[in-house]
Amino acid sequence: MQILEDMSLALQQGRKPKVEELVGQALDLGLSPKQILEEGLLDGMGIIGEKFKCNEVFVPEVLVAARAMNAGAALLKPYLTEEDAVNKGTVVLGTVRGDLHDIGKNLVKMMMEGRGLTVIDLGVDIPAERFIEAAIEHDACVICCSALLTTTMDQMKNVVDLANSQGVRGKFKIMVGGAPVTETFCRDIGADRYEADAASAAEAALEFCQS
Ligand code: B1M
Repeated sequence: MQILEDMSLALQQGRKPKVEELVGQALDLGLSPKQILEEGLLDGMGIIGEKFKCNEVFVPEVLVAARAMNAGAALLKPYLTEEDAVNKGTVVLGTVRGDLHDIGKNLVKMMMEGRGLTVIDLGVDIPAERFIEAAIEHDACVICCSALLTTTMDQMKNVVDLANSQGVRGKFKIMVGGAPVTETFCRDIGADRYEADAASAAEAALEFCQS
């Protein structure tokens, strides 16, 4: 669809106001938030990712695209949130230590809030200690760790190990995700659940909080 193609292109060009304008127009046209997210915003981010990999674009271009992505996604947030949602449980979420990628994490947050969960978003570059402290402080049922780098995904094991060594492993579930993370990795480090995308992560967290 032309408007979604234009949105993808504007995102790749890092044109934040244009992306915001097109998201607004797409909503006015009655397109679903899911379609706008997947076929407009995530499509553009995917193309930028491929170009980044091939050295066709560099960090500054990716950063402005990321800013446009986050701005567009923020406009979709109210439409992805259940009306009058009651708190169905608390999740502590963050990107692990050494890792600054937050677009996927922000989508996970949005989807979780959309399912009525309260999300304590710790941000990026979060050490294992902080995840555990926050989970205890907020009486969370789930800790959710995101990592985008093969060099940082091992930090997730530190979260699991620390919970074990502090004797608090039974107090909450630990979920992991992000592009390099797999089901096998999740099992190997002793985490409770791997999910590949934000919507499935929200579904799984809700299940944990309600069980
Ligand atoms: Co970075 N980067 N980056 N980067 N970056 C990748 C990840 C990379 C694959 C690009 C590449 O070379 N092909 C590569 C990693 C290679 C590797 O480790 N094997 C890479 C690299 C190398 C780097 C730097 C080292 C580059 C450098 O400086 N030389 C550097 C590292 C900085 C650091 O973190 N310390 C770096 C920097 C950056 C920017 C700052 C420029 C920017 C981040 C901006 C930001 O996030 N605010 C950036 C970006 C944008 C990317 C790419 C292009 C896009 C990532 C993204 O946002 N995708 C990425 C290439 C790519 O992925 N194709 C790349 C969209 C997002 C929606 O997907 O985050 O996967 P994702 O989230 C998904 C799922 O994974 C899942 O839900 C989301 C969708 O539903 N999910 C979860 C995510 N977290 C979850 C948690 C869960 C469950 C599901 O918990 C249960």
